[in-house]
Order: sequence, then C-alpha cells, then structure tokens
Amino acid sequence: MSQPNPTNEVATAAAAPSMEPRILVSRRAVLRNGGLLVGGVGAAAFLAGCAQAGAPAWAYPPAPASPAAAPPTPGSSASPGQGTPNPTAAATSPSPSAMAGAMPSPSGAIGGHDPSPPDFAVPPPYRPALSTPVEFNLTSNDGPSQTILIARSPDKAYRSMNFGGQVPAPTLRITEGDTVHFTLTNQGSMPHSIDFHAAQIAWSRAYQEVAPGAAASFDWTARYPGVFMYHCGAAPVLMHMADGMYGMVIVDPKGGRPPAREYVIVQSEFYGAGGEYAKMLNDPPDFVVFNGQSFRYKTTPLLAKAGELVRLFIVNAGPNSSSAFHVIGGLFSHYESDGYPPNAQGMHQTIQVPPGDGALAELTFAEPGTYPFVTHKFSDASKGATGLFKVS
Ligand SMILES: [Cu+2]
Repeated sequence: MSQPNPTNEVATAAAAPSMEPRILVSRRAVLRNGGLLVGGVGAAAFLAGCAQAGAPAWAYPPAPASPAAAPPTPGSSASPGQGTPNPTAAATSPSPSAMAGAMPSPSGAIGGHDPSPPDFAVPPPYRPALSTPVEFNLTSNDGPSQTILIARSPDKAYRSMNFGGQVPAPTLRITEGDTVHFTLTNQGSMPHSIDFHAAQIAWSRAYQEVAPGAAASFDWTARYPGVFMYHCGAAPVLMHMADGMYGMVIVDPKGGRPPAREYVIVQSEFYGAGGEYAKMLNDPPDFVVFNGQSFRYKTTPLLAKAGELVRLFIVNAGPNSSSAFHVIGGLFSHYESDGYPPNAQGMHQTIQVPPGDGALAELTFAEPGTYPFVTHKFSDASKGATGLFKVS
C-alpha cells in the first residue's frame, strides 16, 4: 500500500498513487448491509428520516440520466420548500435532485440538469440529538452524464463531478453529539474521497481516495456545533472542488436555536466548461454562484416576511475566492463565525467567509420589498453571486 500523500493538493490525478484505505469494503457488501439501492439506483432515493422512529438514514444516489423524467421547474409553485421554514416535507420526500433527470435547456441547444434541487436553500429541520448513529450515504459521480446547467440566458453547461448527483451536494443537518455513520460509494470513473470539516478524524484513515466501483465507511461524532464544509479531497483537490464536489454540514447546538425562517447559501465558482485545471489554477472564475447556478435567486427570490427572524447558514466552497456576504437594505443582527455559538457577535454589515469556512448570520427585514444579496466582491457578484429576498 502506498503511503498517503500529504501534498496531494498539487499532485495530478494521473500521478497520484492508488490508495486503498483499510476501511474499504465492497460496494456489494455496502448495498446488502445497508439495504440501500435495492432495485437500482433509482429506487434508493432520499431515505430521510427524521422520522419518528430510529435514526435518520439519508442516501443520495446520482440523478438518473433519463430525459423522460420530468424535473420540477426551479422556483415554481411546486417547489416544496422555498419560502417555507423547516418544511417537514423536505425531509420525508424524495429529494427533487434524486428525481430530476437530464434537463433540456429552454433553447434546447445545451443539455444538463439543474445543479441542485429547487428547494435546496431550505435546510432539513432541527431535531434533538440521537442515541443511535445517523446514516449518511453519498455517491460520487463524474463524466459526461454529470453535465449541469450553471447559468441561463445564455445557457452554460458544465461537466461536473458531484456527490449525490447535485451541486452543491446535499446538506447534512445533525445535532451536537450525534454520531454519523458515513458511506461513500464511488460510482465515478476516477478516485474520489470525502473530507468533513465537522469531524475530528485521521485524514490518513478516513479521507483517503476510494477507487471507482468501491465504497468506504467510517463513523464520526459531531463534537462542535457549527456550519461546516465537506468536500472531495482526491487529487488534484482543486479540480474536484471546482468541479462541484462540496456541500454543507449543519451541526445544531443541543437544544436548537430560536425559531426562524432558515436558508442555506453555498457560494462557489466555476471555471471554463469543467475539468480545466489550468484555468482553475491561473484564471479568475467565469461564474460565481449561490447554490449552484448563476443569478439563481434573481429569478426565483428567497421569500421572507417583514419582522420575522431570518437565519442564513453560509458556506463558501470557493475554491479560490473569499465571500463578502451582504444583504442590500439589511443588517445582520447576529453573527457567528463558523456558526459556533460562543463566537456570537452583534451587528455586522458584511460577513466574511473565506474558502472552506462557514458562518451563521441572522437578520430581520424592516419592511416589505425586495432586498438583493451579494458577495460584496462585486466582480464575483457580477458573475452570478447575486440573489434577491422578496419580503412580504
Ligand atoms: Cu472527487
């Protein structure tokens, strides 16, 4: 077995040694033991389960490539969660991303499915800590079938790498003290891995590359509440992150937080058409986005009501740009760097989130109207990291 390569950030995928961690198990065994993916990938949708009995088990397969599947229209009234705080439906129904297939663009010229489901911004609800492990299962995916639509008018297709068939990857919400039993099933054509910033675990044991067709499992315990990034760390890690392999873990403090309308915002960048490592290394991004698509919430604003508390969980996946998150016409009344309650501070006008970090910010809109949100690094805001709150 090769020694783990601590400098894999700069290694090339071709040059990286094949590392097979001892935690590797066969994919067949995972499927059998986990009871997942029975009947094919399409049957293993989002097994959510903040349900009443037992620990939740979340499995995220890739989006099926069948163009026959009618995807939900982004921002349509059918969107189950947008504008609704903590909808139970979001945790008990199949994820729209799991149902959405390849989505023809409006012009028909460029294919690619929407990168993340229409209700992505609404996180799963809080629940108390559990005495049994939380099952969290992700697939890793790459290749031509993983083409996503990262911009509209004009359409821009991007050949992604992803977890669970979507970009950003699904949000895992757990509670301080929970243990997560995680399984990564690599359905891609190259090695992938996982890195949970919320975990304290040996990189050399848990975060090693998983070969195509293989699976790996490990447990970790959430000892700190916070808002955390997770991502693929396979070499070259810059490419795996820039191509879409990142998501958010929310670890709630025991007892939860005051009621609020909650949204998830993941900022990230896209370079070229996917897989263009030199551009990622040397060039400014072509698109900077919130939740996977340029100007996504300009056409389908996030909803709120004047006077109610709005809580934002923010992760900047980068991989290269810092975020200066700002709401035009609003001030944050409460801010926690890393989403860690002891880091709480009062009024902030702009939230600084470096690549790889998270934050929690709360605000209350003073009156009905439209309030843009941006990264105040305006070269990035102009490339897509601009959205709207529509306040009634
Ligand atoms: Cu990867």
